[in-house]
Amino acid sequence: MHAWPASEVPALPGKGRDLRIHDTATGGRITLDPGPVARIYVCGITPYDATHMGHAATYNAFDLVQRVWLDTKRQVHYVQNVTDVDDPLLERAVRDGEDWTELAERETALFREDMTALRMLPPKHYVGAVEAIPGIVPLVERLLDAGAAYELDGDVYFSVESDPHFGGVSHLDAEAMRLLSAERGGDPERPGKKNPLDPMLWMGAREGEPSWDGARLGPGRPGWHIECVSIALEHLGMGFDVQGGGSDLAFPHHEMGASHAQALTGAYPFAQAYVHAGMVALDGEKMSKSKGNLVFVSALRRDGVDPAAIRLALLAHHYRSDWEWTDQVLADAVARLARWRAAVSRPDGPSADALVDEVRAALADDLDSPAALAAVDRWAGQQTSGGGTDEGAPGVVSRTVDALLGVAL
Ligand code: 5CA
Ligand code: ZN
Repeated sequence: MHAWPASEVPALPGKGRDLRIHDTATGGRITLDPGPVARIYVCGITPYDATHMGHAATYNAFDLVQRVWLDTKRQVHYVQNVTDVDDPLLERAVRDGEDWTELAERETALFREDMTALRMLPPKHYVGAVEAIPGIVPLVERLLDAGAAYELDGDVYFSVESDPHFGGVSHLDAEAMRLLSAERGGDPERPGKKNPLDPMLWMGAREGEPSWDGARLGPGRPGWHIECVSIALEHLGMGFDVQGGGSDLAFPHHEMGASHAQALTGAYPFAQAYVHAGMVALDGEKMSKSKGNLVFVSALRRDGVDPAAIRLALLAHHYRSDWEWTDQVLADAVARLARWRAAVSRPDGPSADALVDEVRAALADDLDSPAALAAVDRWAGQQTSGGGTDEGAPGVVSRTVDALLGVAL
């Protein structure tokens, strides 16, 4: 499917720094060493409701990863999926008496608009689960042939024991895995499975639900993890640089995805780094479509909030922290945007030479966007107190904020 238009990324003087980032699998920071073309896969939305601030915060984190890489003069090969067929989407369509494809198309279109307004760089390949099915079926067949999958009453399961590295992404104990599996789309209680954690690769057709030709597998639809693995392997290949998503995807989604790919290819690792963004909450609870405690990007835009202010609100929090969306968070961002815009609206100002490097250093250090904002705040403060006559400095600041933070002043 098509993605959304890219906003231009201005080139900055000099060259950016290499990204050090927290990797869930090793539990520490690693310096990524991508080739001239950095490869990143970020898990996309399940389009049954509009983009909320939690989604926006997660995509903001991975947009920063791309911007840091672009600043090191690399190209970025970015892939994102859309889980346009899955239980929660089908359930919502039934609840609302709506055709599930129409629901998915409408919410995906709205997501594109939100991402465009927020100046998130688009993926090069934006792929829906439905369009990925012809690539998924042969992968499931290969896993069956390799003895890494088995059939159970018309469904096909992946055997977690087939990957010696299973557990190496999230490092959870068995009980924690079992609980999270039950909470996040798994079925650990189903009788007949070899291991309660084994996830579904192919779900045999269910009465009243959509299904596709699965060749040897029979009619059905794909499991969740194999969807992302198929898309990532097709467009990026094994060993790509970053697998990204919110922290709720570390287990089971990214753990299972890594094992599927490792069992399929015999190679290791699936991704060089597994990067997870913290959860955004509202009224003390994780914002989630299933709970309905949501603040939508599109609703704020409709209320006339400048998307640049929304973006500054996201950037004010470190991507790995869990944080709470409040009216004050937005009010602070609106005020900061006004201060910055006033500061760059003059033709001259304090030197911006140090600022470019401060923002670069902050982002290269595990995407420390609050430190990057603080550096721009300091420059804007000097500007307000009349400290400088460097011609063109405001332009350099604007371009830095645009290129590295995705905020148009
Ligand atoms: N389609 C799958 C991934 S393949 C999925 O998780 N879709 S989603 O719509 O539920 O979430 C999309 C992305 O937003 C995921 O990376 C998820 O981790 C992230 N996300 C969801 N809720 C929040 C939240 N409250 N805070 C931060 N990130 C969130
Ligand atoms: Zn995914």
